[in-house]
Amino acid sequence: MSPLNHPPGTADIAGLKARALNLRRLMMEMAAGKGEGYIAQGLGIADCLAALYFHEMRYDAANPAWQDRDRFVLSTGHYSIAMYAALAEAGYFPKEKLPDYGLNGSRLPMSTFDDTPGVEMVGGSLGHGLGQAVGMAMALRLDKRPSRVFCEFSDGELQEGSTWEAAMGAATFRCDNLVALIDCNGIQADGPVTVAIEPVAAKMAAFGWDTVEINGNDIAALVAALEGARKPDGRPKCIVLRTVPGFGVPTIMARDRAHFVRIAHDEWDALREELEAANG
Ligand SMILES: Cc1ncc(C[n+]2csc(CCOP(=O)(O)OP(=O)(O)O)c2C)c(N)n1
Ligand SMILES: [Mg+2]
Repeated sequence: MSPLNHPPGTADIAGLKARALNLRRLMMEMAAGKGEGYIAQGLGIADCLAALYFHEMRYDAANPAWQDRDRFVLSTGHYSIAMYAALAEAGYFPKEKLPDYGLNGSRLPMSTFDDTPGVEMVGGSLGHGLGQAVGMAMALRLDKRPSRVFCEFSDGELQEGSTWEAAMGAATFRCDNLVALIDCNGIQADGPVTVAIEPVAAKMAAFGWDTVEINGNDIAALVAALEGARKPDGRPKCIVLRTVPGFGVPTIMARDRAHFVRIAHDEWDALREELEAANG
């Protein structure tokens, strides 16, 4: 079992930064192998996943079905590249499996499937993660389990009514074992977010959520916000993450269109060097 859920103030920030860099390395390897992928989102959310999997969450990688585990619900199934890197780094399956990402018949499909060890939800159709997470949080409470549910969803999904129905439900049903992590990366598919969604944090607070807004690429801020979200005070918790697509690889950060990145096979090595230089 992971020795996680550290007492407040005991985070190894340097160690978590090293984990985040490892996750980025693994993702770059996966994307380079295929020559394409949702690498920009993966690089953007890497710090959050490092803080979750290597500081905040309780789980047993050797026993993915352990009933008292915390649940991580990835609502944006297309961010699978990031989740697979985190799961491999956490020991759910060998890193040698990662090159299977996106191949026909692979257990690491480009959009998540719950057949993969450690994956809680079938992804792909957006707007359903928060609703499922609320249901999980309520069920876990009814079963008197200590587990918490962490649900990532995106700024694009804030344009779907189902997300707001679930947000109302979580507050109504006092799901204080639920933490929403909203990845506000500023993009959705073809460009910037189109329908006005701001102010996200004020809206979630108005819906009854205990809400903070942070730089989602700042490990220390992530750890502090996650520790702050442990309060069993009857309110669901929300952390609005401002992330940068492609974070850590300047050429990808600079792209106008970063939703789905396709890069010639002979250019990936230079990008991987950028990642090392940026973190050197
Ligand atoms: C219900 C649904 N509608 C449309 C799509 C097609 N789609 C795939 S990714 C995406 C963009 C959604 O916004 P966001 O999650 O913020 O995207 P990103 O930040 O990854 O660009 C869309 C519209 C989908 N997968 N599901
Ligand atoms: Mg987005």
